Amino acid sequence: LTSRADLAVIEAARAPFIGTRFAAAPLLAGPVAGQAPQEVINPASGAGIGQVVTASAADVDTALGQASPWAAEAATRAGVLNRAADLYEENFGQIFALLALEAGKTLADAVGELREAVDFLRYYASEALSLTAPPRGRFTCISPWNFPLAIFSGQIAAALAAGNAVLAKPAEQTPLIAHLAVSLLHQAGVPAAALQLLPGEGDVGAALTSDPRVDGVAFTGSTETALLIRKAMVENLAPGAPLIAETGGMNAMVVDSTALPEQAVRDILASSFQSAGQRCSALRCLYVQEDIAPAILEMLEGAMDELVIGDPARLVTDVGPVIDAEALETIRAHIATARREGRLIKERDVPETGTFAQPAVIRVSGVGEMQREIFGPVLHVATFAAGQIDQVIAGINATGYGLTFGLHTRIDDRVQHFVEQIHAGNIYVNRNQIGAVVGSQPFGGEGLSGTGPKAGGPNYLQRFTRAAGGEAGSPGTP
Ligand code: TXE
Repeated sequence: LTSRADLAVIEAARAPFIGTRFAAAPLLAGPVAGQAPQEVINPASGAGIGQVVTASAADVDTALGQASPWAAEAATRAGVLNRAADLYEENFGQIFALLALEAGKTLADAVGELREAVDFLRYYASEALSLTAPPRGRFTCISPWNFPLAIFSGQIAAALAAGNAVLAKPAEQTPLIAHLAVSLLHQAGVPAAALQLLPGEGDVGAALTSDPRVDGVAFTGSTETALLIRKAMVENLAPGAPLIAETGGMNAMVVDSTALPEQAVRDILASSFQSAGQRCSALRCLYVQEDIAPAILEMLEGAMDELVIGDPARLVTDVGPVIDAEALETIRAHIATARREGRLIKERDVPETGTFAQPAVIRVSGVGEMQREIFGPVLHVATFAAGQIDQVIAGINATGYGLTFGLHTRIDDRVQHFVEQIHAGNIYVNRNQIGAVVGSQPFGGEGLSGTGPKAGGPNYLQRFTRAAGGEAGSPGTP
């Protein structure tokens, strides 16, 4: 937000969509069978905000039968994707409303998400102009709820830019925003047979990744699901069908005693608690040098007391809800275990209605002690002594994940050392460790965090074509 006028414009544009009922259903190039409608829930209030008709097995079959690659020339496809980007921007009021109501996004997060979605559309449109290889054919795109517009649109835009027919399966928690996005893409001129929407749960995703008519899969979500998809693809799809997967992380940050404490604490707060910690890039485990640990923790706990937790539609809110009751249960159980074991350093109170997880800090010996990615506003803290830097690096690399890594230091050689040694797709020095910039700072992980290439970067579109090298590593090692 840059001025009070902007805010007034945003509020006026969102207002007509607050309190209205939304609807989503499969968007197919043939007749829709569908299943009984289900209520879509606002995680901040627990109230229903609309209904979704999910795709049936017959719908998956229809979609695969009707799917037809986008025969238009690259320049035409690029023009349509740019037009879709314009439509996304024009419909910002409805998009911001839905991101708050369906996904619990604060306005700041929603603004960033729309920006990223638009950047993906425009970037892949321009990259498509230099593609020479033909499309793969039918591409299944499966997306998560944590970036229901940006990740969803990015996958689709990449597959469409390369000329594929897309079968889009959004996360079960966020069908409404997906329905709006696909409607805008159709309105911009993407043919119905080149882009079909199949809302539903994991079974719809499973059907769309185990049918031999599918030629490739783009997936973002949990590492466990990525492994299931890889297995289904190996067993059922033609050899060489690519899996482009972006999965979870066990992201660490190191703060040494030369760091600027105020800056480090500000960046720790943003990295751990923004989006209620529901970013794959979010900071999970902080390593702080022992001589400054008490000062950093005291400042961090004080700052946590000031976080505004609540309705994401309010401008002052820092931390909104987590996505659903199941996510909340997992996070609460994790905090309860830490409390029982005497490792809970700090926890905040949260509103009782809605699925709000308490921002918390838990003491650990290192990231290896965490059994799994906790996808919420929970920071784990370990300390290290001056001579233990290489032990810290070994511990972080031993998780097998490699998504983001943050470093706060004023020692040049140390930056160099970490950059050379840490296995992570994205490394952030003296800043927060969330966020990426389509085109100039592409995002993606190593090892258990994803297959590469990085989304929003060079060579990404190649994997959606039959270019030589487009099959490298397929179906990938998420
Ligand atoms: O993910 P799933 P969930 C992590 C995070 C989170 C955990 C579980 O740790 O707590 O995953 O979240 C579809 N075949 N991340 O349950 O199940 C599913 O319908 C094909 C990190 O939401 O992986 C949805 O559309 N598809 C992450 C998508 O996969 C299947 C973001 C993701 O859901 C399927 C989200 C199957 N067998 C979760 N089963 C990140 N990297 O940002 C489910 N799906």
